[in-house]
Amino acid sequence: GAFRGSTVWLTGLSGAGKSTIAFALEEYIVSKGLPAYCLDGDNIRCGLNKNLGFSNEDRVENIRRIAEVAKLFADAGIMCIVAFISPFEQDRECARQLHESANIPFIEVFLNTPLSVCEARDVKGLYEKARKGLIKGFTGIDSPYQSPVHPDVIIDTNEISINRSLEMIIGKLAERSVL
Ligand code: GGZ
Repeated sequence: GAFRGSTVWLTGLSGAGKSTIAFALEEYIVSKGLPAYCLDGDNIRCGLNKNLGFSNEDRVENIRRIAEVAKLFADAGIMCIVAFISPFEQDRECARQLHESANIPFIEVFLNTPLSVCEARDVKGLYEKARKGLIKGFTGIDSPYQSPVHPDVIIDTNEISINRSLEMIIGKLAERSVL
């Protein structure tokens, strides 16, 4: 079908697979000759949001700015793929409202990978540090993660392959007429 700018908002714990899915989706869209761009910690927390940490207040501001930037990308006709923990339901709902009030499609994808699996992966060793108290306020350990109330797609990356996850997201994008 026709392509239009949109925001695909991935949410889930550290190690849930957000970046992996985000970059796989970006690669798929770009391979079709269509514009897509990922926002993640590397390009946002190191730049625009480098004055923000991981207090609740800073996470709220982190997500607020990301939502505004994503909306601009989507409004410019790009598929903006957002990969942050975004632990608070209210902030994700604000991001959705911001988009929907401007008539820009917003697709929330919940990577429902269990904490036990994320912790077993512990790619960067951060969960171990959090368990030892070396990192305070780590999401899932001593800082909350609020599961989405009405996500558009739910994926448990422990049970579902990356390719199948992509198919699920792409299917939803087609259903929403953005792809
Ligand atoms: C959670 C933290 C923390 C704390 C550093 N809590 O696996 P990662 O390393 O690459 O993903 C995590 C990333 C989370 O940043 P976000 O901007 O996505 O978080 S939020 O949406 O809540 O603002 C992790 C690392 O930063 N990290 N300290 N205390 N994750």
